[in-house]
Amino acid sequence: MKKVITYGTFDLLHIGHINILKRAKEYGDYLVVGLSTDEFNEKKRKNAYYPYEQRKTILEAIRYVDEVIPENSWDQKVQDIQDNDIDIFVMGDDWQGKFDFLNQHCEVIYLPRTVGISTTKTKSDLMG
Ligand code: C2G
Repeated sequence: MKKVITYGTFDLLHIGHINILKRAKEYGDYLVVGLSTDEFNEKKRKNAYYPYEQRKTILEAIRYVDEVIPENSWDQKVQDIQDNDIDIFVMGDDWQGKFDFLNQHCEVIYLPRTVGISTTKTKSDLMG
């Protein structure tokens, strides 16, 4: 079984999130998502609208997602890859190059982001 992992906040779920999850899953048979906890979002200076438990439940309802684990820090990826027998790490290309060090542990793939949509844009559009 080929296992894939990706990470993110996945707040106010939108088509960009679905696209990356769908494409990540296409690289294997099992997709693990490292979901940023509310505490880690503070470190990322991201203020998620929905709390972790709701974002987790939402992700678990997506057909491409097989498992959701908490992302508590920047430094857990190697351990996650080892603990979960991950073969492929996938991220949007806004992170291009940032996780190349994981190449020693698994394949690293950056996929093009879905243009024109982001949670930040959604929030500002709604604010008028
Ligand atoms: N994404 C995308 N297209 C968009 C918006 C987001 O492909 N229009 C992708 C991002 O590239 C990322 C994933 O969706 O791979 C999740 O995006 P965020 O929830 O914004 O995650 P981020 O804050 O980038 O957290 O340790 C890694 C971090 O947790 C990543």
